[in-house]
Amino acid sequence: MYLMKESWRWYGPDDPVSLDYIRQAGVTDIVHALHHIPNGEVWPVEEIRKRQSLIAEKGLVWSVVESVPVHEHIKTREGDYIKYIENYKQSIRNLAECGIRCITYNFMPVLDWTRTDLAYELPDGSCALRFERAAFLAFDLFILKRPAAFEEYSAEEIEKARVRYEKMDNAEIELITRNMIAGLPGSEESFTLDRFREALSRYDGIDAEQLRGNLTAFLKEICPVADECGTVMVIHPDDPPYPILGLPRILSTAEDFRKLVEAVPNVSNGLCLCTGSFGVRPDNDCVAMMREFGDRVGFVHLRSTKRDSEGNFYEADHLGGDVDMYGMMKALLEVQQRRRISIPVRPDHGHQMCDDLGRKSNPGYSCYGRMRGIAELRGLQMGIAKSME
Ligand code: DNO
Repeated sequence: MYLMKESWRWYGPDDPVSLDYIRQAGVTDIVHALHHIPNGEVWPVEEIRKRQSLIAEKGLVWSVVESVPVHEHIKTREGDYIKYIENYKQSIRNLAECGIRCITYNFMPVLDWTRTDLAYELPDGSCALRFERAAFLAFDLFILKRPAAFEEYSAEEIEKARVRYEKMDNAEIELITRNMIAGLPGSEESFTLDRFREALSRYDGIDAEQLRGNLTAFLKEICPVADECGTVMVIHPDDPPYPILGLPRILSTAEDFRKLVEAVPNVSNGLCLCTGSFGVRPDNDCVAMMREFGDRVGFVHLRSTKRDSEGNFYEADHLGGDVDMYGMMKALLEVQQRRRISIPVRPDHGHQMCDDLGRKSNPGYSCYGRMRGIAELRGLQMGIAKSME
């Protein structure tokens, strides 16, 4: 039986969750990136090998890269984008030379994933990441003061945001600003408010179709190289899966990925099926996506979000929330049997709980919450797998 390749994201030697701990989570594979290499530069073979041996010394295997970041100039096709695309190709080749053939990336303008609250207390005392729509709008309208924002939201929403903003004290304003623009783990970019406004303005005049064209052009360049290396390039969906701050977003639905495959049918054009990101939209059916795109799914993030009717969501337990995790696991097992492979899967965004409360950790990436997540998923998998024998 082909089971999921259990993996875990490790941020490097400074990650408070050490490789020794990760081994105790029972996983076999590591998801990692060379965070010290600036965006756009080539990842040298010797740097990749150094990390690989640190990981191998603990009996683990670095099998997935998350992420080789796509330089902003590639997304907007300006400045030195040709050089950055060439560098990207070289990083693909160098990683393949070291035996690493699954690369995650995203094409979200300016910001990677976004949350307003990194310590939302749940009834049991553990803390989750949360996206609160009124707080987000308050940031956009009254802190960032983005002029176009007043035309994009309804009068009712603007009023709600105003009330929310008026309730914020300076500490909360500072905190939400930091959460929005200082860069969540893995995003590799951080801004001041002025630099952030500047970064947003580079997308003036770039709509979704233009951005999609830029992504297609990028893939047409890199996928032939990836094909040759036997590498799969897995795109991570937008998080949250809709346009924010006036920026276009183009990988939020099944239809978005369909369009991408139509435009670039190369086998290396793959998907990182993140159930937590896609699952925020009620019109996204993650199980159906696993069935439809099974052949292109190279990596899976399993987590579940819980949304409400006001557009807020928080990270629920891995087996709770809005995602049908049973259906997801069953579809994943079926895809793996059909393809006769094990697909790397990692638990995503665990809660801060037990001894991790009060300890410094990367938001969403503390130890115990993800341990709980992978343990629950592993049990779910065993139950379904046995019933399929
Ligand atoms: C958040 C992560 C994302 C993801 C990138 C992939 O927790 O899932 O930061 O790594 O979007 O490029």
